[in-house]
Amino acid sequence: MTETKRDLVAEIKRLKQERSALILGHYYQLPEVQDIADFVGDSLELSCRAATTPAKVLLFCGVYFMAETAAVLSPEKAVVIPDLQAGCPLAAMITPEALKAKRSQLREAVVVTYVNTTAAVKAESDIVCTSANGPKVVRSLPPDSTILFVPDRNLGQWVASQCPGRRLILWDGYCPIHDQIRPEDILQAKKEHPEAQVLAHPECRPEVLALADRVGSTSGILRFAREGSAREYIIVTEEGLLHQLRKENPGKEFYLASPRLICPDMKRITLDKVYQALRFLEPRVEIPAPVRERAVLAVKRMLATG
Ligand code: CIZ
Repeated sequence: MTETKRDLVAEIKRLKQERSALILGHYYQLPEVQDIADFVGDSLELSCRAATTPAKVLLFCGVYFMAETAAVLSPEKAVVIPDLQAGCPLAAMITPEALKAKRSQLREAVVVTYVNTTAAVKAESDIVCTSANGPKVVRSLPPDSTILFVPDRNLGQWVASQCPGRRLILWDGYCPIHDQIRPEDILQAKKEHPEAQVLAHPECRPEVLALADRVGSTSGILRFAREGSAREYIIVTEEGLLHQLRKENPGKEFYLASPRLICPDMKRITLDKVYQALRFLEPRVEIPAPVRERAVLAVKRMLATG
């Protein structure tokens, strides 16, 4: 680390104390951002942990919908995001208006909404799910329900494959970073690392997941690597996760399945922006109370499934 960076990190730590702030870092963040975070995790883990701390300020290093989830669960805290432009193309593939219109066509459908959505979309949903608990959330619903699963069609297809007999109607959204990966990328990576196990995120296409040894969320992939007996792993999710994988498993090797697995929105958050955000406590993430009150119900219904 350069001297300038060391000074910046020291300043961030000082300001954090002064502001009584907690820094939350998503697994897809730059390594130096993950390293200054108080908690590193997936979006829901971070928001749930933050809600139970005495901190007055949550500095969310991730994309906008994640900071919104923190604001939904911690209305009494100030939520700050270092770059307002850190969006999520998947979250932008559904609006509350479009969801309402689809729902009115389907009448009886139960809306299951992936956590990668805006608070306004969550407010129009019956229940939220994550990539870790999607199958469990679907199984918690009455067996004869028609389920409208939004917005990730790949995750929806994978959840449906884990829940035989359930009827899921899928929204046509996708994460451009995961969805661009093709079976050829995995076959090439396997050729280069024949001993490695393939661990893939369910936002990947079904034909890619079919080539994986295990399919899981970010925290699932971390668990598979921690508990697995293999020494080498090909990782099919955003490259930021490799930082935690390597930290937790110094004796194991991790290879990114493709150099294209980089989310430019996640990488918008830099140490400089973290420092500025702490200094000015801006930009803030604020959710209108009527939206928050309905969004929190959908999140709490998910938490009630365990
Ligand atoms: O919700 C999250 O944190 C994301 C984007 C993925 C995951 O698998 O945890």
